[in-house]
This record gives sequence, structure tokens and C-alpha cells, in this order.
Amino acid sequence: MALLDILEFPDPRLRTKAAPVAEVTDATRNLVDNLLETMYAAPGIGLAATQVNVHQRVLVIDVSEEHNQPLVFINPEVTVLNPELGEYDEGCLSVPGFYETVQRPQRISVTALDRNGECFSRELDGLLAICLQHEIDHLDGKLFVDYISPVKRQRIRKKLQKEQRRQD
Ligand code: GNR
Ligand code: NI
Repeated sequence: MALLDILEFPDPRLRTKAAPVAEVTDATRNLVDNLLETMYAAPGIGLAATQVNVHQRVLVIDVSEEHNQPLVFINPEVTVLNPELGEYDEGCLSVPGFYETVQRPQRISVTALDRNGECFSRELDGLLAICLQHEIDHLDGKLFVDYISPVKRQRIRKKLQKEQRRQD
């Protein structure tokens, strides 16, 4: 297993649209294991392949208190079950240190492949529904800062760029 580097806003590579996985192979499972290790180490409750510069439709989530319920979604497709929006203060490992309120549908269903390439469906609500939508946005090249005002987004961009220059 390996810890992977996480891309940070405004890195243009975060805007790449990920391609579907044609076949779930050992290489896919290796990516999943590395995503999980990187997510737990960060620590975070989710991680999309896009964030580690792999542009395939693979994401992992674990919203459990004990960090012992890893979920894997490959080629996920979401259907909104109830268009009612809920608000949550979202953060992102690719936008470190910033939290903003985002509105998303509260009840969704997802169909995806698991790590064995088996298709499954489940209904989600609460933090899991929020996190899954946040991760699928990454696969589509979208970030939570896209939902906030341009003024706030620009402020975050400037602060992170300054931080990144310090680190380079
Ligand atoms: O760790 C994370 N926490 C979080 C909190 C609220 C809404 C979404 C998230 S996902 C984030 C990890 C991450 O950046 N995943 O892409
Ligand atoms: Ni994120």
C-alpha cells in the first residue's frame, strides 16, 4: 500500500473529468487500497481518485466513528429520491482549512460496482449522502467551492496559493 499525494485547489488537474472503469482488476483494487490508506491517514471521510491525480471513476468513503466501515464505489450513478435540499458545512482535503455551507439533495440512491466488480445499489441519507455527492463531484471535476460566491472562492484561492508558494 502507499500514501498518495493529494492535489490542492486551484490545481487545474482537479478539473479533469474521470473516465469509467472498463473492468475492475487487481490494479483497480490496488488503487482502492491506496485511496483508503490515504483517506485514513489524512484523515478524511472520503476520497476520490481525481484528488490523487488518477482520472478513473473510483471513490472511497468511511463515515463511521471507528473508521472501520470502508465503502468503495466504482462507476457510481446517483438518482435523487427526494429533491429536498439539506445544508452542511463541507470541507475538502483538496481545499485544506476551509469550510463552507453547501446545499444538496438529502436522499439519494446509488448504483455502483464494488471492489470485486459486482454491481450493487443502496439508498443513502445523512452524511453518507452528502459525502457521496461531494466525491462524485470530484470525479466530474467539481469542487465544493464552486457552490459558494465568486468573492469567497477567490479569497480561498489566494490564501491557498500563498500557502502553496511557501511549501514549494
Ligand atoms: O473529510 C472530508 N470531510 C467532509 C466533510 C463534509 C463534507 C464532505 C467531506 S469530504 C472530505 C474529504 C474529501 O475531500 N473528499 O473529497
Ligand atoms: Ni473533497
